[in-house]
Amino acid sequence: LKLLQELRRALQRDEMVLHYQPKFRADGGGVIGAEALVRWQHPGLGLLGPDTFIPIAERSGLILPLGDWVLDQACAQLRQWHDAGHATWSMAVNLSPLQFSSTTLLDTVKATLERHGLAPHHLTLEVTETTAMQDVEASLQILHGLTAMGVKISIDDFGTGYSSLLYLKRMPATELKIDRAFVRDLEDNAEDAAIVSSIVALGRSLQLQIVAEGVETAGQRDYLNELGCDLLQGYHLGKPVDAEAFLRNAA
Ligand code: G
Ligand code: G
Ligand code: MN
Ligand code: NA
Repeated sequence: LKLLQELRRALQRDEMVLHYQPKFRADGGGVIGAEALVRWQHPGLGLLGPDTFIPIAERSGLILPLGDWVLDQACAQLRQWHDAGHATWSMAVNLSPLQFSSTTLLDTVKATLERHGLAPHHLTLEVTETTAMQDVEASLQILHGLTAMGVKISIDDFGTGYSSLLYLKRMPATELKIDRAFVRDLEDNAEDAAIVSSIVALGRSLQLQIVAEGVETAGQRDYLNELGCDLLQGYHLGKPVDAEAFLRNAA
């Protein structure tokens, strides 16, 4: 309860920060952009990760103002990076179930992109498979609204939820993000390798970009590239860091 009260004040007190994790081309090419990941610089407890406060924010509805702040901050940052010469970079922002089903999502996204003078295709919204499955018809409508605007959609944590292939086929997504559970033991587990390989084949046939997350070793990186992943993300390639460190690492 105390944490919830503090969280209510955290936005006004400027205690929320975004870290950015780079997304790389799997073929050894460079950074194509970043995923924004929120943290809370708590005055007493130090830097808190999203797992400690996103669930509270979701239950209380605070995720809506928090999510608006994240989107605005991430777009402001991307604007700066574009102006600094990295005009091809894109930004990925995570959406919680409540944000995703909010009636104001489309207007907020549109207004935020306009405010920062960003082309919609530079923004990717990440929705988990489970979120997108909650109310299929409503989700499809939201997703169509977003893609009509030109925003990209990534299905996050793919492989851990229960989406049917029929639904996936109807979904106007642009990217599948293979959950890190399939990446962890990839090198010594033939089943995981087979799963990754099938997700790649599925994604190809649906014309989706394939991203693997949780890449922690050079061996995993090479294997995922061989299996046909387009983009990679993980500690081996780049950890989530603040904006300044992100730019320094990418330069
Ligand atoms: O940053 P970290 O790897 O600890 O993130 C843990 C979880 O929190 C991930 O599932 C991630 O998608 C989620 N998360 C991180 N930032 C945000 C955010 O800005 N909004 C929402 N809704 N979830 C986030
Ligand atoms: O659910 P989502 O994909 O948004 O999760 C992002 C989370 O994954 C962040 O909390 C981030 O810190 C974490 N993460 C990023 N790269 C790695 C990695 O290589 N290994 C592990 N274990 N976690 C990672
Ligand atoms: Mn994500
Ligand atoms: Na994920």
